[in-house]
Amino acid sequence: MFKKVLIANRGEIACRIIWACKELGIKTVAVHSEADADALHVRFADDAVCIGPAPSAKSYLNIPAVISAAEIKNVDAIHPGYGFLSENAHFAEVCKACNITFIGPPPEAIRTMGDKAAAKKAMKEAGLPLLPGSDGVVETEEEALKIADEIGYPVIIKASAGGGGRGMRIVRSGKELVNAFHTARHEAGAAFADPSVYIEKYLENPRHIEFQILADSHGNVVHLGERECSIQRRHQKLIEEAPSPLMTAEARSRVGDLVAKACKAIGYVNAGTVEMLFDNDLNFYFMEMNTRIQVEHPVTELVTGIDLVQNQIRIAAGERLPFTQQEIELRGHAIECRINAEHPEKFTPSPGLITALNLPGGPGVRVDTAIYPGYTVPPYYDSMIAKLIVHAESRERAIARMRRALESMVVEGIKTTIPLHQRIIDDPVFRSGALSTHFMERFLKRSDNL
Ligand code: MV4
Repeated sequence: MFKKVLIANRGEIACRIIWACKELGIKTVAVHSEADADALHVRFADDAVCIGPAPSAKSYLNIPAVISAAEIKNVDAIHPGYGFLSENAHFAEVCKACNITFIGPPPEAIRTMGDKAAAKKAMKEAGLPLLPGSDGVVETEEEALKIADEIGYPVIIKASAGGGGRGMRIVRSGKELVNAFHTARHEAGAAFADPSVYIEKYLENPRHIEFQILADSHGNVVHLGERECSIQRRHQKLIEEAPSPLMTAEARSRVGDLVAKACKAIGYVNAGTVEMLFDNDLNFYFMEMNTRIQVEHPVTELVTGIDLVQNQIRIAAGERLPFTQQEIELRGHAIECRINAEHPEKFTPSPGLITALNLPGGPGVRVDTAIYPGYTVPPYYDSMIAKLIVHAESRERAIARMRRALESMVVEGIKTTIPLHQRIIDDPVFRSGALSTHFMERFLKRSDNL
């Protein structure tokens, strides 16, 4: 096992990784920007290195600075968390070249999955179903028209280098297509330095459901069930839950086994998430694979009792998975609310000094956060300040638990999205479990009318 790990991240996920390291008896090294000298992950780590000024491009994304810190502190491995360098294949390669273990998948897997058109090809060959669409990248408007005509409108044009909803365009008719195709290519070129786009049939009312997998370096792959992530706004998830209210035990086992088999076929190693769209008849289609630990991983941890971050570290150290698929059992229901430092109606950032804080606790309540009373939320980074996660025997009881946990969560001095979550938790459509990716726009319209 590793003796010392560097955490190339900040905020709650850096603290989460430190918790896992401590339980495994591993020393930790934090890195931080000049703006994060007072951050909690710096205090909790055994050692810390300042790697640059506040902007992430000069600190948390600065590969030479992160690698230098790792070399100076003589660490065995780097955990990248999510965001920042976590899905940077080049960074994973640099780690390898420096004899530092990257706690994540092999660079080739990151690279393939980072190219969304290539990811679809790989997963199709590995046995996952796709929506009708182009076979890879579409180069010309003639080709685009031909494919759209074949699969029928509406279609969606997506940037190969995009992902997570960035660089998408819905096209409802042939007369919009040529324009949309060129605009999409132009925007992709500007945003991602790669104009490649592909085309798919557009699903009107899908659910975003993702399967968690763990794969060791000895060829063992398991799935840990699914998360329902349909409650999002502008492609930022707000609430996630496990299991999905849509899923049956039969469908979970069938789809989960297919996903695990596909990940084994592509030689995937470490934790990964296979994102799918589902319709209400349980038809499903592969969308993207995320090659990192995800923000919403705690809901899977609570229903499986499996520590995903510890398993990432053990896998990276060459250990075998400590359980088989048969030994993984789901228990109860978990829900996560992402609490942001934002105005709860305008969604504008609200950084600043936290003057008072009460975090909820009690049975079945988990809070992943790096804030504390007297902490100043800096304006430079993501606005998520806490994840409130609950676990109970049923979805209904988990909702009741979330309701009371939100009630006793107090963050003074800044605005937060706690009141928004309270309204969603009390919403009859949310309670019914009839979710889709259009939930939030419809919810906001409904509550506007009140
Ligand atoms: C789609 C889709 C419908 N049809 N693809 C968004 C995140 C990215 N991983 C995939 N996404 C979608 N892909 C097809 N073929 C719907 C979404 C989608 C979405 C689209 C428009 C507005 C909000 C959305 C929220 C979640 C998913």
